[in-house]
Amino acid sequence: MSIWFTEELHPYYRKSLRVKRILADEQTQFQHLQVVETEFFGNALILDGIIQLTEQDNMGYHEMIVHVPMLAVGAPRRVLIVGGGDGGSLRQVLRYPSVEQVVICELDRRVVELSRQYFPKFGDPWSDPRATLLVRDAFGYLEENPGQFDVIISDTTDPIGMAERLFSDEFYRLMVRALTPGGAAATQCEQPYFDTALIQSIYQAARALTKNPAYYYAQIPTYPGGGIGFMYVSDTPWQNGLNTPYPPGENEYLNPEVHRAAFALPEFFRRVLYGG
Ligand code: SPD
Repeated sequence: MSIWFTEELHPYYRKSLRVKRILADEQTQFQHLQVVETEFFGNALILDGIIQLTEQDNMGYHEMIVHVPMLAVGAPRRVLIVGGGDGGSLRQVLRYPSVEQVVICELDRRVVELSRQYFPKFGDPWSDPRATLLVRDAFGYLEENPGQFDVIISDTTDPIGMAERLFSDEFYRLMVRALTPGGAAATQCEQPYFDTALIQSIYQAARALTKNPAYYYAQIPTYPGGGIGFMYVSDTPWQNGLNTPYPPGENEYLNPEVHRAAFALPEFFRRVLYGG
């Protein structure tokens, strides 16, 4: 008998992965956390019924959310990750020799603990002395730390329940305020087909706060619609990153052609965001 995990995004849209076995299933203080071993995608982390990552296709998400702002800034020293308790973004950030400190603001300690256990392929980035885990809400932390970070990565769940605030104008205001001059942020920014109005309002907020915001996209087959987008938020143009050498270690997703192409938007969506 085969078991399928089905994520229902809307009453009219679902997607399913075939599951070999359930590795963890618990209600944490904040959410329903599951780790399952799937037939093709390896281990998958699921929060409140929504796939966060799989071993097989997480590289597109983590390389794109991390390297696009890091490369644009050039030699970032201080980095903040909002959410990101699975360690996938942290692993990419730590590839940069210029990085002196990475602060990770993750609300749910169990995400960190279970990810360390079930995603050994991330290589335990938590043991790097440059990483500081703060188990707390990012809002207050951003408020207390203006002008502190060269790069901020907002690696969050979807804008539902407790994560909804992380997609608000107020969050973007605090995030930009926490950047150093010329610093850059990238945020998990959902799916052009399903979340058009939300992304439009986030782009407008980013536009009011910075000179060169832009939306870009990566293919992730286990996310709804087969992919996800990111909002690049900075006064520094993202194109600056095209001339920066990659950090040591191997990319699996990002190359110069993908970097450029990620910012090309389908016409219906380009019009919604940029007009004309
Ligand atoms: N719709 C799924 C969006 C998941 C975004 N969070 C991914 C976390 C990976 N570090």
